Amino acid sequence: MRSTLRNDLIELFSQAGSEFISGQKISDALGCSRTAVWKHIEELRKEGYEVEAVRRKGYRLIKKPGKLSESEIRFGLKTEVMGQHLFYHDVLSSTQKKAHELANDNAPEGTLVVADKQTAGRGRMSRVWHSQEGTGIWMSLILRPDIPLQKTPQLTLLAAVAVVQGIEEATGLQTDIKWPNDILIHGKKAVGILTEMQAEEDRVRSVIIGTGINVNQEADDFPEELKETATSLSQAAGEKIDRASVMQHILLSFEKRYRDYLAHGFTPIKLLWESYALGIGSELRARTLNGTFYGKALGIDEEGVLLLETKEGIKKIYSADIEMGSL
Ligand code: BTX
Repeated sequence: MRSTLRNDLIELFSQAGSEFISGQKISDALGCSRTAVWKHIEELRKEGYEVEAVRRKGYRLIKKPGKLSESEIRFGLKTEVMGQHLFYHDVLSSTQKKAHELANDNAPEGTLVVADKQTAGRGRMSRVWHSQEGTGIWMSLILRPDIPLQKTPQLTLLAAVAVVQGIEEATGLQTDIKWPNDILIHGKKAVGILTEMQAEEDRVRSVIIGTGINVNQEADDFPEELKETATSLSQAAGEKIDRASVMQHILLSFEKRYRDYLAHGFTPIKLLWESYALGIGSELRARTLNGTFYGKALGIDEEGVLLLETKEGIKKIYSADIEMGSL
């Protein structure tokens, strides 16, 4: 983690909005000399922050950098827990891998690992997640819920709700959820969520929620095999999107939903999830490790399991790839 003084400085600017803050006030708040304040501001400028300095008025923040950085993620993050322990890396093989290591080292709930680029981003069942540099949000969040093992899939659904809400709050874009972990825009995949856990006997030690969001990719940025199926938020919005802002809104939404969940159980999340889900009430094909099943999706049960009405009766689908439309 980087200098906490610099993070406090960013927090001060964040609270001041467009107002100036005097050098004296900053040095009092941070408990350092005015020369040290000036040095920290120079550091922020190197990271791409535009800070205006006016005699007798002090400093004010004009613009945050477009590039992702730890400071940029912290600036304006309104959560109490989620993302407050932040590990930012320009490059990682996979944020999931790093998060597992941190979880083993007792990282607290809310610890977030973010990378600007992943060289071995992963999806479910050892699939590859394409994680190009400078374009997406590749992040893993560590949770330590006191819930039985079989309830952890509910957290994937909770995360999907938080992502849909966070994206809408940050950008105004409406997205759909495809059970259990895809978020689509006009039928194309913009987000994938991978939930993994560490367990001891029947106790959850940690749950790690990995979220990959295509934010600023152009159509040509995707490899050939994804061109027909993948999209990004900026393609849908028709403009570049601030990745840090999307991340902050998602983390805040996640924190609220997660608190609801721990206090009131899965029902409030289930209702929200169903309101964003595609394909409920329609025919679909579920490819599972135990075979492929066709039927009408009735919804999800209290455990977050998909209920499929097949010719042989109602089938519970725990994990599958879902195909909809012309079957
Ligand atoms: P999934 O198994 O549901 O989806 C993986 C499939 O999605 C791939 O086989 C490919 O067809 C397609 N795909 C790969 N990359 C992309 C992309 N960028 N956009 C759209 N479609 C794609 C979904 O798994 C879970 C993905 C989680 C990714 C996050 S990123 C942060 C964290 N770290 C990490 O290594 N994984 C997670």
